[in-house]
Amino acid sequence: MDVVTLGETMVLFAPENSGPMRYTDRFSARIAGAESNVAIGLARLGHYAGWISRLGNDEFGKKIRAFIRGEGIDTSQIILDETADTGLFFKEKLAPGEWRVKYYRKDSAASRMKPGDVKESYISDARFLHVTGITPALSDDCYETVLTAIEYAKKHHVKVVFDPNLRRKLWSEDKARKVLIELASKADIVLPGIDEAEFLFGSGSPEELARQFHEQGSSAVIMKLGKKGAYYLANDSEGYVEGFKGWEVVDPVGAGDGFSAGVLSGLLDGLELRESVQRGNAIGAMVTMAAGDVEGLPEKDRLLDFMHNQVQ
Ligand code: CKP
Ligand code: MG
Repeated sequence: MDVVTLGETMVLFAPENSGPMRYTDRFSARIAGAESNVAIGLARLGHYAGWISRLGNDEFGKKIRAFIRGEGIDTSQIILDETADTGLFFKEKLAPGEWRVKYYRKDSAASRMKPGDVKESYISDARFLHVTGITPALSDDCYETVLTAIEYAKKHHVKVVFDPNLRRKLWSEDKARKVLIELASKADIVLPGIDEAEFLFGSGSPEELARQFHEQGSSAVIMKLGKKGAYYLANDSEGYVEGFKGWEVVDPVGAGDGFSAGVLSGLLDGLELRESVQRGNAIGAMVTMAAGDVEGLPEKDRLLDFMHNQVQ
């Protein structure tokens, strides 16, 4: 496996029209979850990805498993939980550029993940372990599960990639700050958004904030700056990588995961960090051009075409 990731994936209900959902009677049902979004992004580019999770043993759980399997992800580590439901969420478009997310995931099957769900040999065979700050927010057991996966990765020199993915609706700010800093300090590569970095360390320039992560222990920090692109800081290199320009944002959710998939895919292909970040910028942009969290993730030829033809 190139990348192993673990986390919660839900059925995403998206109203067909914009405005408050109470006036909507038609929804599309898609599949979304930060970690499986990354796995799907990688698989579309030809990499091997595995996803560890729990789903309810219900229709939605089976829908998610079938979808993820259909994308070519290894689903052998999914547990269908008899005692809890698959999580759901709704994504309302209130006005152009204004989105609101409502989760129905409390006590979901994924929130019952346990350290014993993670097999050491499954992690030790991977090149990267990808985790996000959503999973530890789901339950104490999920937090322990993430720690266990990281411990196995470190033991076997598998690189740990961490996206803070702050979700204020899932936990208190104090707890989020403490745990996200703890996990970032254990990771080899951290991929925060600038707003998440400011939440963790207070306001500052991308350089200053990246240095804070560096001092906490992460060897490479890649900070997402939205349409402006990204800033990266590693032991031997640093710099800004400009974002791609000239396209309409249809749906911004999932862009960060596309960015992670792009960076990881570049590193797996042996690119320099700077070129990998450029790939991250490109996929982040492409994800926002399509409705849904994974629909815009490109295959290799489309990605290369986009990068070749777009102005940076
Ligand atoms: O930070 P992103 O917009 O890339 O993340 C989006 C995902 O897992 C989305 O698919 C949703 O399911 C979630 O983040 C979440 O739990 O909020
Ligand atoms: Mg994100």
